[in-house]
Amino acid sequence: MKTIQWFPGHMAKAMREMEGDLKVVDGVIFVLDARCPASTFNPRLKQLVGSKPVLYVMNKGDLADGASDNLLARIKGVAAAVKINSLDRASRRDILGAIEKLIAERKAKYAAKGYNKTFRFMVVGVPNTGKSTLINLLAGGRRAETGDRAGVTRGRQWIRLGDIELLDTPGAMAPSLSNQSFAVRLAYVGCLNDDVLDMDDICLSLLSELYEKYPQRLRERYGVEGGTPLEMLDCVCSRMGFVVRGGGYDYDRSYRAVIDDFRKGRLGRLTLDSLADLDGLEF
Ligand SMILES: Nc1nc2c(ncn2[C@@H]2O[C@H](COP(=O)(O)OP(=O)(O)OP(=O)(O)O)[C@@H](O)[C@H]2O)c(=O)[nH]1
Ligand SMILES: [Mg+2]
Repeated sequence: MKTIQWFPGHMAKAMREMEGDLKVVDGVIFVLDARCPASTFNPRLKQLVGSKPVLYVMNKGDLADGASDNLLARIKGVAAAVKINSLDRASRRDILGAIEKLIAERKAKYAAKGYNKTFRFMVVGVPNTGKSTLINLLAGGRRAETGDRAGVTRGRQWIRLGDIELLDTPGAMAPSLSNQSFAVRLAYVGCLNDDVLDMDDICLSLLSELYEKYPQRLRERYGVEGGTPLEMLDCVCSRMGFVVRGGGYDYDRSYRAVIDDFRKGRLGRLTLDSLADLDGLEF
């Protein structure tokens, strides 16, 4: 497969702006995808954050299975972390509780001096992890623009709720995707711009990764019983009725369908990263 790379100019600019904004925030909310928290962790962003307190939010928990709890437990061993579903109002309490815990000590200190401090948090993460959706969940309503593709938020935006202020930021990629196993997972879950990717390659790689980890899902939805990824795609076309006039299989349609099924959760809840993937990452 061609090496996956994506670091457009607007991202370099956004990261420079974030560096400046970091000086005025009290902490950082680092949004990860619960299905692949190692792949969606951006070491470059963490470096930028320096010593500010960080809360890791494993978002899209509704799309991840139980294996993601082991990843959460591992991250919790070294940092504050919580798993949520930003589309579910029930998660609001969990995230607010985690934020309160992060600032409790400092809040008490300020309160003792009779000072009612506003705590500012910058919400960061790679594109499409749900930063803006999380802010809307917290703020109650559609305050920040969201969308099911990478790169929706372009400018910075402050949103206030009570004594907390949140800064929405554009998704920020690492300049170099040195780990290509992580890079393909970023592509599967839609954190990279589909237009810069060979989606046929991405789909074949997804099929082979899913067959390795969740063969039953592919069997159930597409009748896949093994074989090469291309043979699996034949099953997809045959089962879903993707044929072109004249009789051949409509592969273009099948690539998009598989990726769409995966992203929309139609292949069930799943977790792509393993505990070993977290090794060596400094949360
Ligand atoms: N299933 C599910 N979908 C979610 C969740 N949070 C966000 N989404 C969806 O994920 C997509 C991306 O959400 P955004 O909030 O725009 O993501 P973002 O991180 O702000 O993206 P950029 O601004 O592009 O960096 C949208 O289609 C959301 O509806 C979640 O917890 N579960
Ligand atoms: Mg956004």
